[in-house]
Amino acid sequence: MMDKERAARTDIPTLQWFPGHMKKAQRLIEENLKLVDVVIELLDARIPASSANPMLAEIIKDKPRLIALNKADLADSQSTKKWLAYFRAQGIPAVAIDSMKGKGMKQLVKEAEELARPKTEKFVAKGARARAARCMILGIPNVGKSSLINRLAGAVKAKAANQPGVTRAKQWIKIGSNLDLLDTPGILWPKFEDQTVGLKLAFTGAINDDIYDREQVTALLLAAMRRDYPERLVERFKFKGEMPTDGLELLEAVGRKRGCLVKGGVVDLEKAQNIVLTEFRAGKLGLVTLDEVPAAEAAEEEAEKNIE
Ligand SMILES: Nc1nc2c(ncn2[C@@H]2O[C@H](COP(=O)(O)OP(=O)(O)OP(=O)(O)O)[C@@H](O)[C@H]2O)c(=O)[nH]1
Ligand SMILES: [Mg+2]
Repeated sequence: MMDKERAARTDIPTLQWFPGHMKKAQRLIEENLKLVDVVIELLDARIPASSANPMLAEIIKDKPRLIALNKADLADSQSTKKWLAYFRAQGIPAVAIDSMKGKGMKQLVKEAEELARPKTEKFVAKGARARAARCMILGIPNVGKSSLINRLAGAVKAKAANQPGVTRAKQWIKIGSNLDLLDTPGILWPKFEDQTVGLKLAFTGAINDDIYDREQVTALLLAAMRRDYPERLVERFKFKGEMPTDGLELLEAVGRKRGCLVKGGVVDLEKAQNIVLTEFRAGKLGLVTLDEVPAAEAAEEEAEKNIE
């Protein structure tokens, strides 16, 4: 490919959800949904609300669902506990996992088997031979679906991509003796029409930050960190005395601290942006959760809705 062509391609945001894409993704999920007993909804533990697709319930209807908060290794563990309690209070089993290191896998498998039990037992009651519980993983791009499948499979078995146009039989991956996992996860579209949700998706790298102005995204991330986790910024960037409150000033200050200077002592903002985004996403600015659990009243309301 010509360099020019390549440049033109990378100018296009890699992730755009048009109605046509959404319909197609939804249809694929619905097709596979018929084959499984349980859905594992994979969320990013740093943004459990923003990484959720609000249409999920509508898509999966009464299919039993369990929530896995992935990348828990990058999230604030206190917040993760609160989120798990919040989901469980609504009757949704929830576990925290780290698909890179394989933490939480046993619990995840156990919960999935348990959730499928009414279905698998019904099967046996009808006189059929016992069969393994079947499940599939759903989640927005980059949340870790492939990593989780590979981790559960214990080897790199899930081929990295679902190749468009290549029809093949459904592949099941055996997870222990009682659980089968569909090797193709369902991709949910993120809901980034909402400005704050979109930003959090950009901060965490769920959506390509080129969709936004990177400078603005980084400045807003720093401002949010300054508000909620100021000590992390002090520690990481060695601020002494006053630390700016304005995001852009913070970005400049970080650039200076890290020696991202161009001629005349001007800060190379692009370099500074890369440092901040890369370090944040790698958890080097500390373990951070950007979505708060809804207030108690809201949680009760949600729980009631669930019972109705
Ligand atoms: N720190 C950390 N990183 C993770 C974890 N799970 C996945 N990742 C990283 O997140 C990125 C995305 O992971 P994938 O497994 O490719 O995500 P995906 O959901 O399959 O993404 P798409 O196929 O693009 O929809 C990769 O860089 C992984 O290394 C986790 O539990 N912790
Ligand atoms: Mg994948």
